[in-house]
Amino acid sequence: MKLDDVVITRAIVESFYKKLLEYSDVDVAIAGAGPAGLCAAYYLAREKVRVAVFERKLSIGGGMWGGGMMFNELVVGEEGKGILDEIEVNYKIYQKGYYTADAVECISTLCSKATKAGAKVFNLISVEDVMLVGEEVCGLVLNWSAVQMANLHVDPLTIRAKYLVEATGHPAELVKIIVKKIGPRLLTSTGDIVGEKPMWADMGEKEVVENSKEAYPNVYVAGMAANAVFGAHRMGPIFGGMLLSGKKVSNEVLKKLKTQK
Ligand code: 48F
Repeated sequence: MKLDDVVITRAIVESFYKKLLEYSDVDVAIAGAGPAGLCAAYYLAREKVRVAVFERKLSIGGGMWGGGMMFNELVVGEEGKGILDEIEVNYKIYQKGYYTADAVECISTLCSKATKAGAKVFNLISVEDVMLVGEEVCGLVLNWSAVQMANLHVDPLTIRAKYLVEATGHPAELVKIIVKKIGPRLLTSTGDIVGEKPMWADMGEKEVVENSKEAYPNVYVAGMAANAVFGAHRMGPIFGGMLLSGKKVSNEVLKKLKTQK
């Protein structure tokens, strides 16, 4: 069959805009498609929750591709191994309590699971603000990352969500915006972002799961953003905590969604 270039163009444009419109009003919007954001997206989408993930970069996966210092293997502990089993990622035992997995297999499988379960990932889009009605955060303000990079004066667009998940990693960009624009009214010990503490894998892995919770009404934090916001240690190239954090946040949000029905 003869191919028509313009039909190809129409197919892309129409299907993309249909997708964006369908996901302009969702149950959960996630900022950042690193391991924590994607894991949260998978466990939410699996329960038929409408979830959209917005990722600044062309590639999704955040810091997982590079393992530790570009050695693309990652380590998970005993609890994290349970998630690798659930998402069907291969791993090897290194010694008791330490398992290694291929970083590329892990993040590509997580992405595949999340998208096949129904989560929609929009890459090349940056979260630049939150949408507010009264004091209630109820959506994300988005722009093309290319617009930000070129420093163009172009106004953004918005999407509505019942709940937001901040999964932007170490910088906790979404919560930073909330503090800057609404004030230090977070559900943390100080009301402000407490700040990330130095590397301590044993503590950081436990803390990141504890800290994966609501940080401002309707806004949940996952992954390294959770430890930055609530003030806990980083853990470097051990990734079980990121996966467990995404799953924990998905459970918290699912509970909230159920109480709304
Ligand atoms: O950084 P990232 O992988 O965060 P994470 O899921 O995992 C942290 C680990 O990678 C590692 C670690 C593990 O022990 O310490 O650092 O918590 O993924 C965050 C994603 O969010 C995107 C960013 O490009 C990355 O892919 N991101 C950051 N800010 C924005 C954003 C933004 N404003 N809008 C959209 N995406």
